[in-house]
Amino acid sequence: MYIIGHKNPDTDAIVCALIAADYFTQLGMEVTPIRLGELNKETEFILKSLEIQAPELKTELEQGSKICLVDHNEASQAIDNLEKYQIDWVIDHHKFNLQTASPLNIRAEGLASTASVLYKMYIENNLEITEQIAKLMICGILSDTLNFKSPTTTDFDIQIMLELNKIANFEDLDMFATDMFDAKSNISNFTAREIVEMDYKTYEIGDKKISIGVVETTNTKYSLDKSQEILEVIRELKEANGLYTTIVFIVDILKEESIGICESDKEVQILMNSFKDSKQIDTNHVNIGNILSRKKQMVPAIEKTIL
Ligand SMILES: [Mn+2]
Repeated sequence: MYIIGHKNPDTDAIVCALIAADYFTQLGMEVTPIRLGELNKETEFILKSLEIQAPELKTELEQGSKICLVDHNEASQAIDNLEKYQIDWVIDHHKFNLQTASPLNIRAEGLASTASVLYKMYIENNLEITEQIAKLMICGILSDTLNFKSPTTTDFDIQIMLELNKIANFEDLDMFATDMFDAKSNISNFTAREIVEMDYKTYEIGDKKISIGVVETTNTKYSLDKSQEILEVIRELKEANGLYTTIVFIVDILKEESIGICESDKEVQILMNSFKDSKQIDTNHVNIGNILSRKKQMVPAIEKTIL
């Protein structure tokens, strides 16, 4: 069985492919973790610091291969031609939009990271959590919660972080989180397309397809300076993929607020109607206030507005 995180993988998608591989191996299964795209700068920093190899990049598998989806379940975010494969497992913490041809195993919880869900699965099965696995789990949690600033954070995520650090022994977790976010923010030499696609997801909402990119950063300048080029990329993506709308949010981790880059007045209106604290900055930018989570805040509000 192949274990696969979503396209445009973030830290949780990568570390959970590695963690789930260890989990299933301990249960006696033969598994291979893979990834569908390049590592982002944060994940690169983490794997380098922990001296852990990334899952192999593989975007096509043999027809009929058994797969386990981690940190996603929607076909639009999964490996291309998903119908060619046999989905045996889904381990996730997102809203569900999945149709399958045959029965499967699903484990999903409303926790802040898929790493937190996997932690529970280890405990329930009495499996060993090594120092390396504990470190990977912590990184998944820190990344998805923005060091517990995101409203997706639950008491359980905080509690397991403390448990895990008894094994991982990070000396200063806040410092490590800061280093992670600084690494992720170091995108001065990225093209506009690389910025947009760094953390970009597509959703099917009724009969409409929309895409939402987020750029979580401690330095908004690198992306906001490229706004005009980002708008060009958004136009191309919308046209090429028949999208109803595409919005890219620059999430300021330090100020704890987000700015939406809007291609036209339609997007400005969607944001103004979706988020009560929205303030239009100029023709193409809306500050939506203290909104940090795509899954818990952005997608549900936008969905409600456009349905
Ligand atoms: Mn996640």
